[in-house]
Amino acid sequence: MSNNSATVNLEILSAFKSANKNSWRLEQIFPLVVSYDGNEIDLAIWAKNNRKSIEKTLLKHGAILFRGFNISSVSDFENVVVSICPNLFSEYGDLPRIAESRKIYQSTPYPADRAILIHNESSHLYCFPLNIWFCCLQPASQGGATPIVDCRKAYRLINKKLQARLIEKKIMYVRNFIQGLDVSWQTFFQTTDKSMVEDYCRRADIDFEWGKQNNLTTRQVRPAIAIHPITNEPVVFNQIQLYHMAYLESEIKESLLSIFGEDRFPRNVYYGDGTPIEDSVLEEINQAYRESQTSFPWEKGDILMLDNMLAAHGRSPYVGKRQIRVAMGEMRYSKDILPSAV
Ligand SMILES: O=C(O)CCC(=O)C(=O)O
Ligand SMILES: [Fe+2]
Repeated sequence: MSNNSATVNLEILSAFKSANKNSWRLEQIFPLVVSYDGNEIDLAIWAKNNRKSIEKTLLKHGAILFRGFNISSVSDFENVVVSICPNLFSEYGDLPRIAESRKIYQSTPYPADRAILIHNESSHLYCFPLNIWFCCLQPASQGGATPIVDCRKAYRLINKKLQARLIEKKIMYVRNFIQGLDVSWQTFFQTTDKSMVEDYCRRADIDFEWGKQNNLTTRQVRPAIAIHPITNEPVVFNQIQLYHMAYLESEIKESLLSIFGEDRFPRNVYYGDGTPIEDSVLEEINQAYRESQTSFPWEKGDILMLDNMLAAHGRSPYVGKRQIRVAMGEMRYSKDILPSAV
């Protein structure tokens, strides 16, 4: 991360006049790093008293990293997050649950030697969290950063013609739930009752089709570019890198293609009208992400708070035992952030 402390928003510091300011430091602009090396401040209590200031700062920076606050358990993490956002989202089907809490998840259990590419959480769904928090209980021994992308900057780096095309066409996520591969539909929808899945899909604006052997195909048209509901700024907001088959390792892609064909490929993404997204477009999006991305090494007890529309995230490959917990809140509807809806 480059050091940009001169341009840091200092409002967050002025919010706690009574605290010992010498123990606090602010660095960087993305993420804004709020670090503390004293013992008096309980981050949960401080965050509760300064909630408005945190919210405002998040809208400016897109990402805040809280470091040095003695966070060592799921309940420490939950207390901090709940003090900022009392209504956490507890119905997420894509992340594993943990025993200690109904509202805190384990981060995506993807193989450690692979990267999780850049995405805005749930941007392919009907409803998504505007805020997402990650807490590091145990950093990896090597690698394992959570890279973040400045989505306002990534939008500006995409050429105007492509911006207009993505806004007009949107994108279509196709998911084939195949028994024994990836998350099953039963796990994802938290039911074994097909009629409940169908009800959910109708309510969530998802087309569904049951196939042979209890398989299910879902299709959903969502934004690739969206308008932030509070700042009104355009941002990239999608999961193209997670869903498009081009991002799979070529061996895996070829073997899945030979088993299932493109029609029953486990996940893929097209333009909203079902036409393929060109390789040159994927390359331009990759380039925009590369140029607006940063990452930092996790330290034990770190909490990273993201505005999920202003900052996208991924995960670098790692070695060792890594424990990252996740919380989500401030749910919004996809239809309300479409450029045409504002
Ligand atoms: O493990 C991480 O750092 C983040 C993985 C991820 O994208 C998630 O769990 O939402
Ligand atoms: Fe994620």
